[in-house]
Amino acid sequence: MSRTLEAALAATADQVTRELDRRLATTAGPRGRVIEAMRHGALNGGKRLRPFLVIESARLFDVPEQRALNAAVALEMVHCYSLIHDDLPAMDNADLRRGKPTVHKAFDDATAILAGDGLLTEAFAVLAEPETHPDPAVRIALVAALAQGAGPAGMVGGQMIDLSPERNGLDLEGIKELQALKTGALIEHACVAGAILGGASPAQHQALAGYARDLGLAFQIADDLLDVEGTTEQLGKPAGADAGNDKATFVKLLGVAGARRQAETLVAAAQQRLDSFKERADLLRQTAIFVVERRS
Ligand code: GRG
Repeated sequence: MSRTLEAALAATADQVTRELDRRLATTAGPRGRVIEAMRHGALNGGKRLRPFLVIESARLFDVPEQRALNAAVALEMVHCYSLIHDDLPAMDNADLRRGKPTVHKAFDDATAILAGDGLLTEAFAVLAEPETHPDPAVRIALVAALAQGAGPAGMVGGQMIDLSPERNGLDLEGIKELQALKTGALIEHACVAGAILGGASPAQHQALAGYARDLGLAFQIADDLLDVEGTTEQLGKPAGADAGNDKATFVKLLGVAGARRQAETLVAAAQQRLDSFKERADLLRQTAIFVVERRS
């Protein structure tokens, strides 16, 4: 990873973590338990890739920092909720996330469900704040876009396909659709949020959404490769889980070399989508490489 990208990712991660910490202030009494569980799910590490994409997309249009940060934090809250619920016994039944016990292991199932619900709900409250954008029409556009990306037409829909009996028999097109919804929709929202905040032209909006779609797919292929090539210690969650479940994945359908080639083709396509932004989009171009070269 280039030193510039590494420093920029670290700075964003730090900024987002501080903002989440500020917003999820601990409370005394029984209600405090759900806040503690939300903090456990939102403050224990994570690459903060989605917030980074919001902030860098917004930077292309010189969006004021606090507006981009609000949209970034809202998206990270939704991402963290999805991980908490995905780890539950009724879904992935995972014990480890980001190298720590999952929220239901550290607390209990009911508290983990509420912590996810709390983060999801709070995300929309953040977008509704006037500090996110002075124009209510822009705030509504952000709310609608996040609902689209996170809901049944996006991530929730992808998760439903992932849990369906048909899941293991999916062909390559089926896997692409599943992943475009389950992982891709929130990544696309990250770049679209920057475009909305920045008042992008339709062509700029399309370019950023297209970049994010290619990036999201490359990200998922890298995830499948990490599942077979990474270690549990690197990943902060059990490695080899997909192979163990006999799941249809990009690696199973394309082989390791084929999956890697596909990811590289997608990286090049993603980078090309940013041509009109010239050197202002250099960090986003580097992010596409980072996404496939990451080890966690
Ligand atoms: C419960 C509605 C609902 C949806 C869950 C995103 C998701 C859908 C499940 C996560 C399962 C998973 C491990 C998917 C692989 C790709 C992915 C989203 C990995 C986690 O995202 P990273 O790598 O995580 O950005 P960090 O910890 O860095 O934030």
